[in-house]
Amino acid sequence: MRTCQILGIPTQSGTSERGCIMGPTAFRIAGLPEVLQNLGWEVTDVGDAVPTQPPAVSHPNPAVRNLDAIIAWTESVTRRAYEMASACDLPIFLGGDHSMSAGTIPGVACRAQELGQPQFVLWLDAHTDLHTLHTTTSGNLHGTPVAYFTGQPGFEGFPVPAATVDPHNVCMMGIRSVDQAEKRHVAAIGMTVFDMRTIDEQGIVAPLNSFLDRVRHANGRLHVSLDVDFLDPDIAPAVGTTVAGGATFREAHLIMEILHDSGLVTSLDLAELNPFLDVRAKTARLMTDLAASLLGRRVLEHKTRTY
Ligand code: B3U
Ligand code: MN
Ligand code: MN
Repeated sequence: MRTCQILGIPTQSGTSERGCIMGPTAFRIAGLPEVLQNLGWEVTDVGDAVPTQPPAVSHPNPAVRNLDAIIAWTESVTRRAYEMASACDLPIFLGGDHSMSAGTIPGVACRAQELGQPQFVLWLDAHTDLHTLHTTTSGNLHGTPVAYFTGQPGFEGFPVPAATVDPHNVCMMGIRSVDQAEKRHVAAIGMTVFDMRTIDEQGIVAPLNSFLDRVRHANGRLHVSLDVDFLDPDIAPAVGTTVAGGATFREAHLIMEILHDSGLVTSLDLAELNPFLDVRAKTARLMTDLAASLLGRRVLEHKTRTY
């Protein structure tokens, strides 16, 4: 039986909107572990991560918020993610704000390095989260994990990432809110970015398959990081940074189904769920359903498709 471990990462220090701390609890109440068990996975809930002792740090950019706490979470989550990637087929990380990925991705990338395989990342988000400690103006460090795990400079006080991901191995989809400094950075480091305009023009199937082909040919491992704000706010209101014009219910499920059929996904973040902002748990339920589509739920059992 395929094995999956689930870790809660109840952090909200990376955002100014409080409530993400309740994210892991909402996923558990929505029944995520049981849903995956019913799909035939052997599921172990390994509990919640606990941050290390926050270091005494300061930064010349006065906007930066909760640097000490984010460093502490990054250290502990990196270690937990590495252990989980070594112990099971598919670690799932329940956020918590997106600063969680400063730990999850270096952790799983460290395991990929050990296995001699390249690490790829599919980043599903309205935002590129590509600030450094120097460029952020909001000071919310959930806007920085991509720069950190791709090894960009500008993270004084942080641990050196356990392993970094080559920016050429990062693909973003759904992007529709990018700050000036991030735009310069995107152009400079060579990630693939399928913004919302591209999706409107081409749909999601061709862009996604072009990326999956690259992962397959490189015999890579694939981490998927799903931010709630990738989705349209009408169907997923439970996030502090809603951006209009997000992915539809059908686009999001189709992405998950294609990812499942590819057989390439080796780890997953479910990030930014803020249950305090939800409407009758509909976002928690949708995110749980999307995880189910990724882990093998299908509408008709006998239909198989090749992409
Ligand atoms: N780029 C903005 C907004 C933002 C980034 N990530 C989220 N929001 N979730 C910032 O604050 O860095
Ligand atoms: Mn994000
Ligand atoms: Mn976002």
